[in-house]
Amino acid sequence: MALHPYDLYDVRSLLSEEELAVQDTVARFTDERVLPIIGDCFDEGRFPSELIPEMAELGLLGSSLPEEYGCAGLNAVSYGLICQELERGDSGIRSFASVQSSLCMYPIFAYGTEDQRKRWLPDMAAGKVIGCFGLTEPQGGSDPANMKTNARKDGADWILNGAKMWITNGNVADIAIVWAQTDDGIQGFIVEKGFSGFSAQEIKHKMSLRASVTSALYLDDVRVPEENRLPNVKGLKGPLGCLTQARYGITWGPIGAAIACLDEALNYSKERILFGKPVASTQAVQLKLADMARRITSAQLLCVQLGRLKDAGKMQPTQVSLAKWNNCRMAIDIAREARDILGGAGITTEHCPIRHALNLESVITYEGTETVHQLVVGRELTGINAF
Ligand code: TGC
Ligand code: FAD
Repeated sequence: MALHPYDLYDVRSLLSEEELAVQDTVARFTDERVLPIIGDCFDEGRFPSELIPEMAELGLLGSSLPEEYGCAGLNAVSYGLICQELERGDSGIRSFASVQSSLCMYPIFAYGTEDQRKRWLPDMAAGKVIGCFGLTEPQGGSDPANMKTNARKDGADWILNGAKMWITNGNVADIAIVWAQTDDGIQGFIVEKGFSGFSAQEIKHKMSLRASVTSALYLDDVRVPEENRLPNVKGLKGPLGCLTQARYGITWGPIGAAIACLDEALNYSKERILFGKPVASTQAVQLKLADMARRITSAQLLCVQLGRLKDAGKMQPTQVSLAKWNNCRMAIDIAREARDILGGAGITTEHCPIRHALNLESVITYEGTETVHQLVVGRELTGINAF
C-alpha cells in the first residue's frame, strides 16, 4: 500500500478516535474557510476576524481548559493538532488561537481567582472577549527579566506605567494580560480596553504575519483594580509558564505550514515540464522533496511524544525549547525550498510557500528566538547559563 506523502510513518495511527476527529474537523475548517481567503488577507494586511465565531463554535479557543468554563476540555495532543491544522492555513490564524488560549485564558485559569475565571473564561471561549499578552518591551524581548513596565499600589488599586512591543491581537483585544514589575516581583494584571491611559497602536509595514494584528501597547498611569491582578503567581515564572503552554502549541503549528509547502512543491514539480520531462523526475528536485518529507516526519514524531509527555504531566520546558527550535527551523527551510521549486511563480501569494516563509520569520523569532531556545538546550546539557 502506498504511504501517505504527508504522514510517512502513519503518525495518525498513534492518535485516539477523539484526536483524529479534532484533526479532521479543524482540517475541514482550514480547507473551507481559511484557504479560500487567506492569500487576499495577507495581501491586504487584514486579520479575518469574521472567522472568530466559527473558531469559538468549534471549541478552538482555550480548548484544553475545563468544560465548566465553557471550554472543550481536550487533551494536549488535540491542542497540538488544532495548531497544526490552523497553521496549515496561516501562521496568523494559529497565532490568534495561541494567544487567546495559551497566553490569555491559561494565565487567568492558572493564576487567577475563581471569580476571574468565571468572569472571563466563558466569554473568551465563545470569542466574545478577545485577549492579548503583553510581555515584550521595546528594549529587548529576549530578556524579559529586564522589564521596565511597573505597577505600584495606590490604595486598593494599582497604577501601571510602561510600554509593550510586538503584541499579537493588540488592537482587536478587549483585555490585555500585562506583566509588570512590582515591589514584590513581576506580577500579571488584566487590563481592560477602556481603562483610562491604556492605548494600542497597530504596527504597520510588516512583511510577515500580515493576516495577524500586531501592536504596541502604552500604559500611562493606568488605574487597575486589585480584583484585576492575577494573585496566584509572582516572578518571571508567571509569564514563562504561559510561554511554555504557547510554545508547546507552536511546536505543532509549523508542521502544518511545512505540509502546505510540500504539497505545493510536489504538485507543481510533477506538472512542470522542463527539458521535456516533469521537473519532479530530476534527482535534484527529488532530493529536496525527500528531505522535506524526512524533516516533517521527524517533527511529527517529536510532537506526538511531546504531547504524550504533556498529557502525562511530565513535559519539561527544555523539551519544548528543543522542539520549537527544531520545528520552526524545519518549516522555514522547507518553505524557502518550496518557493525555489516553484521558480518565479513562487514569489506571488497565488502560491503559499512565500507567505509561509515570510510568516515563519516571525514564528522562529517570537516565543523565544531560535538562539534563545538553543541556549536553553545548551544550559540543560552543560549546567552553564550562557545568556
Ligand atoms: P530563569 O532564571 O531561567 O527563570 C526564571 C524563573 O522562571 C522559571 N522558568 C520557567 N517556567 C516555566 N516555563 C519556562 N519555560 C521557564 N523558564 C524558566 C524558572 O524556573 C525560574 O523560576 P524560579 O521559581 O526559580 O524563579 O530566567 P532567565 O532570566 O535566565 O531567562 C531565561 C530565558 C532567556 C530562557 C527567558 O527569559 C526567555 O525565555 N526569554 C525569551 C522571552 C520570550 O520568549 N518572549 C516571548 C513573548 S510572548 C510572544 O512572543 C507571543 S507570540 C504569540 C503568537 O502570536 O503566537
Ligand atoms: P531581541 O531580544 O532584541 O534579540 C535580538 C537578537 O539577539 C536575536 O537574534 C536574538 O536571538 C539575539 N540574542 C538575544 N540574546 C542573546 C544571547 N544571550 N546570545 C546571543 N544572541 C542573543 N511578545 C509578546 O509579549 N506578546 C505577543 O503577543 C507577541 N507577539 C509577537 C508577534 C510578532 C509578529 C513578533 C515579530 C513578535 C511578537 N512578540 C510578542 C515579541 C517576541 O516575543 C520578540 O520579538 C522576541 O522575544 C525577541 O525579542 P526582540 O524582538 O526584542 O529581539
